[in-house]
Amino acid sequence: MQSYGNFIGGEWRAASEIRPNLNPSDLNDRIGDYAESGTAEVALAAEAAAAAQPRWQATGIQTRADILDKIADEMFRRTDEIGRMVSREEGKTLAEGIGEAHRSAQIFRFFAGEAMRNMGETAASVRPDLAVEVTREPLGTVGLITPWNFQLGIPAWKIAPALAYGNCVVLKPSELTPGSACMLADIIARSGLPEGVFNLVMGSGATVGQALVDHPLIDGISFTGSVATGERIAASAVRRMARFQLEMGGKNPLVVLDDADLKIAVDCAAAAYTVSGQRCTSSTRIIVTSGIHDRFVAALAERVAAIKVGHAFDPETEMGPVVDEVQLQKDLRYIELGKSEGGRLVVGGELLDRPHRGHYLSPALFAETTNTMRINREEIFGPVTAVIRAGDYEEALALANDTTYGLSAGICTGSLKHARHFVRHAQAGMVMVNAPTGGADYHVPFGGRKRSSYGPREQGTYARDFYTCVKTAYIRP
Ligand code: TXE
Repeated sequence: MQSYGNFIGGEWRAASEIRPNLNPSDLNDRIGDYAESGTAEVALAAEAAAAAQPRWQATGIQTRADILDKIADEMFRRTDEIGRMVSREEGKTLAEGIGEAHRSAQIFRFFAGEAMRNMGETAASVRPDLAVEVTREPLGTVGLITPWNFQLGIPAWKIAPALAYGNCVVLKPSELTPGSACMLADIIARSGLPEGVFNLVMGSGATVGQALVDHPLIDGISFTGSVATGERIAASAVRRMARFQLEMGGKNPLVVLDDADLKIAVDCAAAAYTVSGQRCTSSTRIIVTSGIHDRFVAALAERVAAIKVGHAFDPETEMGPVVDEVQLQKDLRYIELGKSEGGRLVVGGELLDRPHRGHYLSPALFAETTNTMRINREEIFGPVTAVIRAGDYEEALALANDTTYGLSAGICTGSLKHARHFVRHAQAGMVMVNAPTGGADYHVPFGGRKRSSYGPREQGTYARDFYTCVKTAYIRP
């Protein structure tokens, strides 16, 4: 069994403790043993990053761009192999895993270009003998804490801008998906990046994650994960005035109006089961007006019942297993809760036997639910969605906004008037018209409102706001 240590200061270092990583599609497949680190390893990584910071910051933009391009090149070349690892340890289908590997490569390519476009501004001063210059400098050393559901894509969209704008990095991936992080670290290690600029420390959130958040040499924390952890990180980071950015959960509404194209609406709703429903942008509350309600529920139930659940590597598979036993039990508890709250389980929600022992659950669809039920208020993070009936557009909009979350919101309608109104009035960071609530582009801002996000947006040119500090200079010639 291969054992993987941490990548610190330009070298792989064996860890004293290890944690085995199992394939959720086949629990007999032990993927590897990965470092289970302590606070000492975090300190070493933070020190390595801080020591590398002055030199990396002074490195020219062409060199930074070339290194990011080189990372992208290798990722594009090895998309199938990387995607296989992504699917093997997370359980998403091979198509989803390879798609994520390809997207991650695109992100590195994009930020290679952005390194060259970090423009400043000049302004006249109110004092005529002075000139004003507004420039962006690197934030410094950043701690990146990432979840298991997009275990390659999320690190990519944090690491690439961090490096592009001259920051040094310590990555703490989810303990459920260290394999993809090691593969990415290995590619980054070969890119010509000076030692210490990128570091990887694996281990638990409570020990490694918390130590990273608390370390005085870490200038900023970018986190994606649950709201509860995000709150803890925010409180810790504020205590020492470190900059932080949080991307957290969602309870994303998809509104389906009477005049919607039924096929498009069903396609959009069924997209909630991609990655086994384990995506923060999935539409888990489907709010449907009365005129189309029954036809829509029947068509969606038929579609959901036909989803083929199986091993992530099986080409027939449309939905893989859920990520682990903890998540599986959480999904099952919510399915029972939904029934006991009075929701009608239309289809799915059952454990499935497959030739390989894994965390297989049939996709679940509830109908006749209300927005006050816990299944419609709390993030489940599994293949479970619920339909809520609404009288008209106004009621549907009010229900869509009646949530503590605000990541993504969608509407299916043929009415330009309602679509435009929804775009303006949905309380969400991202709004989709006749398109699934999940599935964001990489060159435009990603993020939400309310309890879904905190701090500047990620991705695209907006990523610069987190990874740089603005400096205003007044110059008398
Ligand atoms: O999340 P955590 P988990 C939600 C989803 C899921 C639930 C639990 O509802 O069922 O969270 O998943 C690190 N200081 N989402 O347990 O704990 C942790 O090691 C610093 C939604 O995986 O938030 C991991 O690297 N770091 C979300 C990362 O934080 C800490 C995606 C996320 O783990 C830490 C993932 C601490 N004290 C989960 N404790 C989305 N919406 O995209 C943990 N971590």
